[in-house]
Amino acid sequence: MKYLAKSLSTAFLAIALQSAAFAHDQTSANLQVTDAWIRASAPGQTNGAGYMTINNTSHHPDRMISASTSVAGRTELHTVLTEDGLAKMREVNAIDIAANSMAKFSPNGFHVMFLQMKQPFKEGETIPVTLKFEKSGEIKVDFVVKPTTYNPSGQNAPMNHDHGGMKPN
Ligand SMILES: [Cu+2]
Repeated sequence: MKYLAKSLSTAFLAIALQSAAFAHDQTSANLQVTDAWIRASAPGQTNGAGYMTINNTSHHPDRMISASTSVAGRTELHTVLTEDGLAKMREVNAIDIAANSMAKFSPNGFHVMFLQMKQPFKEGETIPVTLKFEKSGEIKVDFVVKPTTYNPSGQNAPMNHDHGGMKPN
């Protein structure tokens, strides 16, 4: 808990410094978020996954520690692991963003999970999401809603989207 409190205070300081200059800019001094997208929801669907590319142009690693949006009851950071031959989603506490590198979130890896969605995500809309990083603080990102069948090349969605038995690490 001590560690969490420290991360949060760092984040708050960064927010105060950045919010005026970078509101909705999808960047901080060191991180640039591009190609943020989420699939349109199918009828009755109440959860969805968001993907993006994060470019860290600094010599320091950073970590995504949370994501939040007003359009979902809960937002988690997830990865996809293969267990017994099945691809399953698992919650993670943080996602490492290495120094001088490009982190690509995708349907077969890291993603932001939106749970208890308060409304369907409709193609063409944008979903405002606030991402929180350990060093860079908050970055506001608009996720573009793509067609339900959208699948960038080489990014196959896992067949098993079962959230049952999922535990935080
Ligand atoms: Cu997930």
